[in-house]
Amino acid sequence: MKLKYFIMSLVIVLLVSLYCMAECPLDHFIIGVNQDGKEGTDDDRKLFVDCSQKYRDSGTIEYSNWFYPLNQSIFSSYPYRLGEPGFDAFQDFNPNAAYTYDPNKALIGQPNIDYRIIVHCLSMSGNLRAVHKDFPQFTIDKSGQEFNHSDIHELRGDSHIHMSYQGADGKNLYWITFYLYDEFADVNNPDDPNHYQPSKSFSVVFNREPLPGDLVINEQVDQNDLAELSYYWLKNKGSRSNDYYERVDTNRDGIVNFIDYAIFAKNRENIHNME
Ligand SMILES: [Ca+2]
Ligand SMILES: [Ca+2]
Ligand SMILES: [Ca+2]
Repeated sequence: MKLKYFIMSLVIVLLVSLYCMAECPLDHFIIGVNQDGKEGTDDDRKLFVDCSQKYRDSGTIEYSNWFYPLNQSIFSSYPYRLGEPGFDAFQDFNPNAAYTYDPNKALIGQPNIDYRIIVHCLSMSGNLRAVHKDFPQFTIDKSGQEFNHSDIHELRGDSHIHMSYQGADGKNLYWITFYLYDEFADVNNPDDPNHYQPSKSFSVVFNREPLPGDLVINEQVDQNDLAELSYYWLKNKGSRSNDYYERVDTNRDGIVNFIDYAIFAKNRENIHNME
């Protein structure tokens, strides 16, 4: 009898462990702070998103494309759709959730009480919208709109949210660019030690890749893109986790240097010649 209970207990523990280890199959941006994972560097209080899962489900095999193809749906408005990437956050309490467990990058304290992370839409293409279909529902369809990730996190006791991206067709380039900020941070005191600094912007693109060199995505290669290239100049840790410095490392060799500048300059010239 004892053996029977022992085996049953073992099975239950095993099933619970497997459940805890199960990761969401959909892609997510993972919200965090202290991107380099080390204390005492410039990014210790700076927000970021980990992009390791960005474009994972972009084709028949993982990471087939550097964009998400939108799929045709049964809906007549915005008939092309995709239910990822969502948002999640690094955490320091569940080592089994491997994608999100990183105590060095987790935000400290209670969401909406100690910090309030706002996801702000900096720019987006027309004919696209980003919809949170679960409660509390909201739609982002214009630049300048935003949502309070910490509010949903607090409400559900879970930082894991899904988004639906909906476009008018499956051919044209669609994009949405976000950045994160902590609404509790004092804008007049960027070094406020108790709150977080805004993230750099990050984008997700659909249907096709933007032109190399179109870094601040707007289908133009211009001064704003040059400023973006300058910001990351000579940085040498480009990887999937930062989407190769948001595509500034154009040839994805890990380094932002003259090769990337040459590609940028060529496309800038081509666009000027077409004008
Ligand atoms: Ca750091
Ligand atoms: Ca641009
Ligand atoms: Ca490069």
